Amino acid sequence: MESSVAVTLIGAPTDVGAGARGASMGPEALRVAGLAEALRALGLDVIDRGNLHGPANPWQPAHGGYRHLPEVAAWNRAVHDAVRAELRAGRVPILLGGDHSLAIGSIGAVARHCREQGRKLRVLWLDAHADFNTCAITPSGNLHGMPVAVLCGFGPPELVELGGSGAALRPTEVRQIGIRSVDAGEKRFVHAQRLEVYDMRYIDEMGMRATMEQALAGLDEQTHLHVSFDVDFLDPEIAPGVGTTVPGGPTYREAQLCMEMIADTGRLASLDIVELNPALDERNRTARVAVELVESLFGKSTLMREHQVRRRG
Ligand code: 6HN
Ligand code: MN
Ligand code: MN
Ligand code: MN
Repeated sequence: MESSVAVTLIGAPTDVGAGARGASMGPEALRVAGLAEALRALGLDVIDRGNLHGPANPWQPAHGGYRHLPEVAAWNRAVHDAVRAELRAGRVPILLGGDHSLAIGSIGAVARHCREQGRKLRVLWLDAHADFNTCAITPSGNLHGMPVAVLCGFGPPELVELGGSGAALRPTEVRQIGIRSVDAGEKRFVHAQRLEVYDMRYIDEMGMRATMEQALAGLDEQTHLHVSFDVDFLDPEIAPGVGTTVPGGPTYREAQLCMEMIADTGRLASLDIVELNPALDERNRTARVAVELVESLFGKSTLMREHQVRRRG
């Protein structure tokens, strides 16, 4: 008997890192869309720990290039500690955001855990945006546009050193998929740091299957796979409920294939679901799409594998 996969839902209801209000309602919208029930139906052991607590959104302009830095740091400390506790208990943490700045705490905890366990780490960043800004190049000061840079060591010490000394991630541990909106200075920095980016042009030309084969290449038994799923990764036609829509994203079928191919690796060990904004959604349909995709990410498929016609070698 294989023991069932154990997952823990952790809500972080805040939008302190975002440029629009409303992502703070994301955790509840995912619950209302049936996330826990859907994962239980797949045979997973699911615990919902409810929501973390943190400061309110003060809605202030940027200071020193950052909006709400103390509040973002406080929320991320809470996320870091909660994610770390679940990893130590041998469970798969699922962070329900909240805006994407929360990936600093979540991936910070994951990276620290991997170092301690001597495991390799691969982060798949599913997003319309590269989230690789710094205070010097950000057009907005919004910290949800900076988490990848912070995790790679470029940012304020209270965020960079959140999970211990030094940078949490090396750029070579990250694969970005679905990217189609990168700011001018951010673009130069992505190149300078040699981030591996599978942008929409690449997906258009190569297709989602070849893209995912590349992004998942080199995983082994020792690899912890973390997926950071920014819901604005999806085309706004299927996912209007996000603060920063960018046209030309993956279709429903492309996104499903992306998730299914990740599930097939059997290496998924932690997940963020972020940037869902119920205030901008239509009758919670974006939340329902997100739940359907997460079901695939945890192995839901139309037929049993042995009943699928195998067309590929
Ligand atoms: N997200 N690049 C823009 C900025 O303000 O830095 C948008 C960032 C969006 C971030 O969606 O997680
Ligand atoms: Mn993002
Ligand atoms: Mn985004
Ligand atoms: Mn950006």
